[in-house]
Amino acid sequence: MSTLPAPDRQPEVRYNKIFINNEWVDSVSGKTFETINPATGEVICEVAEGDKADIDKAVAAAKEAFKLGSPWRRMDAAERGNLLNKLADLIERDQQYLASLETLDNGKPYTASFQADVDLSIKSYRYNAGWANKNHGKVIPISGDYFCYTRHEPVGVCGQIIPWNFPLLMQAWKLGPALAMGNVIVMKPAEQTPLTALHVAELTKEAGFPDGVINMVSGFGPTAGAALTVHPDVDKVAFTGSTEVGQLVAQDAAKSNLKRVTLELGGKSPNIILADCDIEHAVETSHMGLFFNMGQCCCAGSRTFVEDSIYDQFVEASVKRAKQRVVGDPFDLASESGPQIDKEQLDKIISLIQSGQREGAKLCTGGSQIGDKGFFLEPTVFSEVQDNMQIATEEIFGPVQQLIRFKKADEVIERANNSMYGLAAAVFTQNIDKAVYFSNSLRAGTVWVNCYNVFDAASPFGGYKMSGHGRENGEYGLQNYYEVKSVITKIPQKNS
Ligand code: TXE
Repeated sequence: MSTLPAPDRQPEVRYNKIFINNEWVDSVSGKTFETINPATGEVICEVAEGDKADIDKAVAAAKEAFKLGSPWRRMDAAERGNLLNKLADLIERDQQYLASLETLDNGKPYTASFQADVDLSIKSYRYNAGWANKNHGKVIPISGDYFCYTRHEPVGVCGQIIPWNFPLLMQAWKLGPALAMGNVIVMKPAEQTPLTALHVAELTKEAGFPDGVINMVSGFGPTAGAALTVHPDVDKVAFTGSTEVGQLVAQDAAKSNLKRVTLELGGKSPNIILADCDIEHAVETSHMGLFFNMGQCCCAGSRTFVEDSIYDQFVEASVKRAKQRVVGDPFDLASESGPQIDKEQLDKIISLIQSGQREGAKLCTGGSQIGDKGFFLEPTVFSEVQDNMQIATEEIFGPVQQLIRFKKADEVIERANNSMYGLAAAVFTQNIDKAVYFSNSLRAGTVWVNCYNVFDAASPFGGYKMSGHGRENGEYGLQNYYEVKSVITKIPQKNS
């Protein structure tokens, strides 16, 4: 990772239009929308607002780029990898600018934008670049005088809809594997955070991706997003966002053309603290596992189950740590947290905090908005939380930690699994037998043992149950982006 350069507090916005066929265009309707700086509540700039007509244009461009004989279809797989590596180089060249722009548009601390979001995005593109010419079919010894092999072919036009909590990284997780496998793309960034996605679109052009391979249409979910999910010429949709919208996406896909669907949705991840753990480490890691990114992580450890004998000690230390958390100007290198993404999320979180108080959980610290400028919220900790409380069942997506007491190991596994979600989980213990038993028993796509929020481009991520379909990252993540074709050829004589 590069050393941290000083941020640019007022990064110039260079791209705010729609990107189709490697060109910047206005929306067909001519409409625009505002993108807001969550740290101040002020408008950063206007962005072209795409709608069905723009999605239609983008899909048509992508379809053209995917035609047999097109530059993209004729390109060597190794060259696709080279282009992805070139894109990673360009992101690295612009990393200080991109991290600054991400902080301006999203509100996350610049240190995180630079050291986590941009850094992991670069690594993700490089990882997938390597796969471009390494994911291949097999020759299969079928019976009879036949020659049988499989080809891994691109799925085709991929609609990709991404959220606002990790704009650059979610873009990387979607573009990287899709491009490595030879697909063409129409992406819709989140309306709250379009700016970095648009800059990366320009970088894909600079890297040399052919016209129409990558198209970027900003706009709102029910208009631009839904136009993608119902489009008959879209072969696959990849969505990251709320479980409610994920269900709509799956319905739209089924009703239109049965397009392939992958979903990365919400969570209510259990984080289990056993009495034999290293408590200091568990307190700090659980704090980070919840408060990182202002709690706006689908995998946030938002149900922290703590064994009875260390419960009071754990609560005391967690409250102390939350009180110390530095919340403030996201461009200040000392800030650990910035604002929530927007007023709507802030209000939703505050109303969930109020429900916790109403239902009898103990508010140990926090609970209120900080100041009246921007969308800052105090780090909040609840103790004496019961499993059936709204704060213990619903995704809060904010800086609100729930500390829940448990007595027995088997009981806590059942309680941890008693959720409609299954995205991530964690266990803290120094006992290897318990670590293995818990990690095998928890119904979640990722289990962290004595750690939290460890991400790597090579390690798959995704959900059980209503947390989603499919996995992103790693070799498994590629499976979403290719079709398997069996080719069987009659031959005169087969020999072993
Ligand atoms: O999500 P939406 P929102 C959760 C979190 C949060 C809640 C609401 O609990 O509080 O969702 O956030 C696009 N057809 N997560 O409202 O609406 C939308 O434009 C097609 C978890 O921001 O799901 C955006 O690009 N697309 C999460 C994307 O979907 C539609 C990350 C996500 O927005 C659409 C974000 C439609 N009908 C929120 N409606 C995670 N899993 O990390 C909206 N969109």
